[in-house]
Amino acid sequence: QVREEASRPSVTIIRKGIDKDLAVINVDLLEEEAKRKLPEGVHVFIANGNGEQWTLRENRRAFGDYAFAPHRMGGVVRDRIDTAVTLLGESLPFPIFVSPMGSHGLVHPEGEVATARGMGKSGGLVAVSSASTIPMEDIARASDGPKWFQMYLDQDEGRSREILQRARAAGFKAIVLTVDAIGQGSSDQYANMGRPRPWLPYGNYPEGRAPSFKTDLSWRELEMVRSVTGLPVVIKGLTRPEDAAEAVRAGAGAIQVSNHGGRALDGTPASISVLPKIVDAVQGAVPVMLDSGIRRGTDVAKALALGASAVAVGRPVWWALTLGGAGGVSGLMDYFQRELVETMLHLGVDKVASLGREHVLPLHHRI
Ligand code: FMN
Repeated sequence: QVREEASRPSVTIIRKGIDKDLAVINVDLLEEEAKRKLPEGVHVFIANGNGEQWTLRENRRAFGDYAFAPHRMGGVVRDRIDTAVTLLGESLPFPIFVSPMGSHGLVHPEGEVATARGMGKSGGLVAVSSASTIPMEDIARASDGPKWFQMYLDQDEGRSREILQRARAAGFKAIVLTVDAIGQGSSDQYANMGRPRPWLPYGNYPEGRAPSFKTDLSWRELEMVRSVTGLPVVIKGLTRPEDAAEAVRAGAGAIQVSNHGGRALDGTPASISVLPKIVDAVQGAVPVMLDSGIRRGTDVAKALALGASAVAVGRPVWWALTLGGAGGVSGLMDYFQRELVETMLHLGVDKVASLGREHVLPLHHRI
């Protein structure tokens, strides 16, 4: 027992400084440590995927379809590597943001306020879920940093409009319209992914009741969201190039390629597998972002090299939040940014815009 304890790489997280940023070594170790702290049902709810969890596994495996082509002797100076990007008018210190996720109160008493504070500290972008534990206005006040609001449309359009107007008034700078969470996806969803009890109330809705999800979505809804808020609309949850082209024609401000981290329809391809074709279909008309399976700075670099303007991170944020609240989230961002810088150094580029397809080699690419 003692020996096991000693051999486990348990000093994965070292608290440093008075602001208690977590020093993150990698996300697997972070999850291992968070898992020990969380009730089993909460860990299962966050970590698992839908159906046979093929998409969940594929989201990691598919990064291995691409190898790097490091460019040597380019004379890049580490200290001059700049990871900054501009995304829908926001200046960001790094092209990595927090993907919208509901119910952060499950793992930290401050819920989304901690997440927003952590991101405020690192200067990065946070997308706040409409299914948050804390009301959006309180989250918005928690940081001056860039914030987007994610929307699940209600069957009752009047209720959706109210939420959207509140998001605009609270100062969110874009609406992320999630279009892939329209049903269970598999009959064993709750067996696989569970649902911690007691479930937390939804902070944005009267009596904390969940919205009644609208499933018959069409491009008309994009126009509704745009006209109600006057904000750019990011369509989240596309994996098909034709849908991406259609989104551009329908007035989307950006596209977030996503399979909901394997939590929606199992069998949907990995985001990284479909990214190149989506980038080609969009032809630079709007930024293309990607989420699902990002665990390392090298994953970030591969997505950027294949044409993503930025990437969003899901589950790693939960583990960071569990272990360190706001300082966990800022420590996680520090980890991703540090690894991205190291990867750029090896690839011989000193700015994000210089990353291109020449930096990755497709290996056994199947799609
Ligand atoms: N996506 C949304 O658009 N809205 C949500 O409220 C939402 N809630 C989520 C809750 C959990 C526990 C998890 C794990 C994901 C959720 N997502 C939601 C999906 C994430 O935004 C993102 O697409 C996915 O987690 C990315 O994959 P990754 O976890 O492999 O990084």
